[in-house]
Amino acid sequence: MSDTYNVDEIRKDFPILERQVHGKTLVYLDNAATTQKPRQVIDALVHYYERYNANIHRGLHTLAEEATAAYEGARLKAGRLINAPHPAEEVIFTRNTTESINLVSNAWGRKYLRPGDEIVFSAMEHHSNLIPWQFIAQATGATLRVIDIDDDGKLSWDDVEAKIGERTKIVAVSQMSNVLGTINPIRAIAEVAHRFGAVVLVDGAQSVPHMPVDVQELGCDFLAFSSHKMLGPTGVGVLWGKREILEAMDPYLGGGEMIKRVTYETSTYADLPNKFEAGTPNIADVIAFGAAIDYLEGLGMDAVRAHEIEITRYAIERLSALDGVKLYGPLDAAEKGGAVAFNYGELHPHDLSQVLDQHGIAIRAGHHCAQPLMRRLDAVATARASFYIYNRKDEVDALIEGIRASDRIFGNVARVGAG
Ligand code: C6P
Repeated sequence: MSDTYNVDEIRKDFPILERQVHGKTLVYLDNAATTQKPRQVIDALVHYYERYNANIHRGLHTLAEEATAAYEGARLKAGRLINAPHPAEEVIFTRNTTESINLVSNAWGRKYLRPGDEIVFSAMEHHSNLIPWQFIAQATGATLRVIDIDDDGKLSWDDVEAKIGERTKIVAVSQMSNVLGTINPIRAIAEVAHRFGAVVLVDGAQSVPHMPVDVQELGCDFLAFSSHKMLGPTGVGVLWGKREILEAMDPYLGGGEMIKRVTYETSTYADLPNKFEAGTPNIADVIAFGAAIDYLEGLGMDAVRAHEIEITRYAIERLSALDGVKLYGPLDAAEKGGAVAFNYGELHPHDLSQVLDQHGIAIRAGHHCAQPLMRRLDAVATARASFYIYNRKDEVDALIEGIRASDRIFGNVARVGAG
């Protein structure tokens, strides 16, 4: 980890981390669901509403010009973060990762998919990268194919090669699993897909916040991610797409801002990116998302990743040493992101989560919007601790103590069936 990375200093920027929950200082380990926000992001929101709140792209007054410049500035920041070749055109703001994927499944899928075509995704997809493809398969007659995982929670490479073929039109795969933490080999998958002329959509909801992501290096065609999982506000997502592919697609939503000329009968559409941003966008939150990107770039995405490997490695070590804990996904922290899914004996993860909450510790418990993956893992649900830039090892220690404390309530039940 870099010498300049100082977790205690970082924590001072996050007012919520001082909060008490049930009389204990908050230990926030639910970062894969959403992250906390630094003062800089909160200030950017307040500053916008106090100083230059205006609609963008339309007005010719000072406030409108300032708001437009800040909004478009955030687009360039988002593009720079992922090394987009043409950020001013290729970065589309949506509401979240889910909407970004729905945009592609509708605007790209309706235009290009035919009966018999195949849509390929993986066994570890979040519902957001699964249900939109089910919809579009039903609408177009395309069929769905699923790349399986190995027992250690990694994609089966044999199955990548078996499932992607002549009929494949799109491969939609997450770069980092929100349950297993697995980091998928996107570049290699894209090479296989492109050999067959298929396009590749990457669900970057978990990867972009946690590691350097470069769309040119990945060789993908689309990348979707969410502001709220990377220090920014809720209500902002990004869809990045290759310019020529976005240009060839029809619009997704119709309305103001996305048109050139309109008659009662028909319309022509605006150039990128406006073609895909109908209506007044989420101006304030996009601008504050720009502040979140500044914050992450100030730390450096390499340092963010290095910190996360260190804390994840420590968490895996401590959890594995606990009698009765079953971990899911790769066990080498260098091969995975900072989401650690586990079960504790027979104890239902909801019960565990409630005990932990009494100790001020926030984790997620349930199916994590990945029901088919849960079935594949033969688990009804799991607990999940997930880390970010401000987490410390003593918070992992608190988690372990909290898990032990569940023994005092549930007794031996926690270890029935362990092993
Ligand atoms: N996962 C989690 O707790 P939205 O909600 O659109 O911002 O992100 C959806 C999404 C898509 N793909 C992956 C891999 C994700 O992890 C998520 C969101 C959260 O795991 C909330 S369910």
